[in-house]
Amino acid sequence: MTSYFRGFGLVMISAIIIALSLTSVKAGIKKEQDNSKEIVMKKLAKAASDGEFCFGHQDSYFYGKNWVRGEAEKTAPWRSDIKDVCGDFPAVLGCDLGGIELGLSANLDGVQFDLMREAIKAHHKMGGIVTLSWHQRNPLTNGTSWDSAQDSVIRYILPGHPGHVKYLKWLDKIADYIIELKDDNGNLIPLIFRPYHEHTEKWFWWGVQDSTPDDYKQMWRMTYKYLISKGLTNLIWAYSPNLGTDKDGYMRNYPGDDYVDILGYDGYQFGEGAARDTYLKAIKSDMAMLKELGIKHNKLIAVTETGYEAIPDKDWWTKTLMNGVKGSGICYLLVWRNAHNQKRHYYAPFPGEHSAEDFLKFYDLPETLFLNDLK
Ligand code: BMA
Repeated sequence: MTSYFRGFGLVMISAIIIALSLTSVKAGIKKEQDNSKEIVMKKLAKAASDGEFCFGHQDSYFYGKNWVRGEAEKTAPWRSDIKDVCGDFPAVLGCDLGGIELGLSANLDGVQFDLMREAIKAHHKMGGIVTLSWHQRNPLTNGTSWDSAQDSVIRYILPGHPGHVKYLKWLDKIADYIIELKDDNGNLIPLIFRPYHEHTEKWFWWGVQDSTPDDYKQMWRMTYKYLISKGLTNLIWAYSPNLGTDKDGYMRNYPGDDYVDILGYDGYQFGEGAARDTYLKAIKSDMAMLKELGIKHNKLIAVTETGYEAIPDKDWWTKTLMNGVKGSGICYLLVWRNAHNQKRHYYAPFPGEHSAEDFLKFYDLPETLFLNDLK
């Protein structure tokens, strides 16, 4: 996790860094626009060009395997299972906005949006990077994101369709929240925004069963343009299909280079026995594909979600995950949450957990960046 230059910067990454510099110069001439989005993009590009990647964990500051941050801990120092294991926080904090569209005070996993705001500000102040997913309700039925039985929800929210105005109000709720995420100087905090993820599968209402690729692209562009029109120039847009598609499948719903900053993908390990080989084969071939697409589209690449629920393999960090992503050129990866109220729903180690020792080796690898490396 120590940051040092390894001297094999990819041409692609250098091009991204130069392009980012030009963008911020251009923006600076046009108006005194905050360039913190570019600063974070450069940080990520630098990591990738150095052969390093930022380690991320979903909901890290809000709860862990055997604890929840409650009212009583309001002013207590931040805690995280990752910190409890290795003494450092993740470089990337993952948060989910699901529920904000209804004006709820807590998200679908019980995280208070006020607490999330504080954590995002604190993490950014410490030099960390934040990513937001959005498991929003089904706008047609008001069911969950997983209410995917209908086949026209995307069309329902597009301009000219009955749910459009309702959906714009949902986007207003997102905008109202994000616009308040400012640093001490009043600048918007840059955020990796990752809506409509895993759409290549059928489990979410925005999934592959729902509509044509054109509908999905329209929904994405509509979201992008609307949030920009609300002043959210701080968003770094990540596109993240699920593992296991070929290049055509990956790009089928791609909204276009103008609407995406990071090409990601979500992919988990499942099962036992040959599970490691299956996951490794999939992640390696998908990483090769992503690298190619990243070069072609001049985009950063990332593993936007991964993990192995309850980590059945005690050497998973160094023998599987690292093996899968080594040399891939990703700028970050994020493992999913450690639910405090479910026995086996955890993806990161905690003190006493059997992969914690291997995680320390993973932490010590020169390629892995944690919060201290970004300071
Ligand atoms: C899923 C699970 C659910 C959770 C959802 C959104 O992968 O962790 O328990 O509600 O993500 O965070």
